[in-house]
Amino acid sequence: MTERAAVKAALKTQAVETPSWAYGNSGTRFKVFAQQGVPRDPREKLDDAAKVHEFTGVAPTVALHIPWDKVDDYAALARHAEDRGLRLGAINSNTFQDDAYRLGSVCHPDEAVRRKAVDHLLECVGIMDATGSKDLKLWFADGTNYPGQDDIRARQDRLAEALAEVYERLGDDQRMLLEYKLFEPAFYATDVPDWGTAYAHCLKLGPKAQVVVDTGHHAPGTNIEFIVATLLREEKLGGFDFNSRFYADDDLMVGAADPFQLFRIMYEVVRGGGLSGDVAFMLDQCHNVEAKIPAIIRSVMNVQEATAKALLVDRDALGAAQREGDVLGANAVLMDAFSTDVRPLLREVREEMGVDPDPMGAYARSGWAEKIVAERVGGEQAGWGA
Ligand code: PSV
Ligand code: MN
Ligand code: MN
Repeated sequence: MTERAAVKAALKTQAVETPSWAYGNSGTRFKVFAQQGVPRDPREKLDDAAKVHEFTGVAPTVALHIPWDKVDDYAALARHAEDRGLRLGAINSNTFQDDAYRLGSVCHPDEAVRRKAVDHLLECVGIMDATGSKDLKLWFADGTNYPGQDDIRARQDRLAEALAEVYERLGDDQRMLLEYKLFEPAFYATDVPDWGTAYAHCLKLGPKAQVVVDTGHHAPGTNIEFIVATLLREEKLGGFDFNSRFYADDDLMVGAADPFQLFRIMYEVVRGGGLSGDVAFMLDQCHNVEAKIPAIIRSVMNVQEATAKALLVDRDALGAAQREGDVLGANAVLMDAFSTDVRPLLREVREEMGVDPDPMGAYARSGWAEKIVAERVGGEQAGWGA
């Protein structure tokens, strides 16, 4: 295979998972701007996700969020996905929207609240059994706002105990993906604030527990690709929640704020063998002011572009320059790949996959946006949190 053919082959096998909540209305704490045609239930979210897959060819799975996507029959929901060429992806738990969780969920000082939270996580594993989902994605809003508010060390013990119980419940082909976040909603101490804490818990739990890197969950200036390289090296990188940030947990389109950072991350993924392994490439985004489906299509394309550039890095030349201590030469090899216009290559990839070479244009021409505005009238539109 020529190098170009190998790059194309790798791009054809990449899969980007889209989040059900990105199809619903979302906003800030100031205002949610409702858009017309937004899905009214999980099935309609899948209908929209099917369009993203149809026009990109690389978005075959959809992450659910429980209870936002609660249905009576999860096997039927999985069939609804299959009928549209999709599969259900990670099940995201929600232990942050109940009054009981004011002081935390699995780290709460009250045993009864911890029990409620763990029961929810176990329920999520039951849903995975029904949907065939492989990954349980855990993000905890747990933390404290004031020094002394709770015993930060005891909270780690409670967290470990909860995770261990859920870990035991996992099937052989199921994983637990633990996501960290520096701050918010807790402002003094978050119970899983960084990759080190997540890694320590996952290491103790065993091979089915891995870390999720949400690209928007770090302090400004954090070298995320270093974290990625380290976790891959330790075989503990479970996946990504991709999005962009300018300031905090902005959840903007991945690759929009800093495409160079996304390239550097994807280079470490390629370098570490993460492209062909079990790393889940998920989006975790909210589209507050822009049209949702095209924003998700654009995001998938941004991941593809960064991946293509990462695959184009001349690793032999890079290695040689590094061994020779050629600082500028090594940097130039990396920058050459980043500066390559990969859009023609991706157009070819799409044509070979039987997908329109211009996903954004194809979606706009498809009439889907007009159709959903006309048809999805009445009922309650789904939103972040419903
Ligand atoms: C909250 O920060 C958050 O954005 C996390 O990143 C989760 O992955 C997501 O919500 C869904 O629960
Ligand atoms: Mn996330
Ligand atoms: Mn987040």
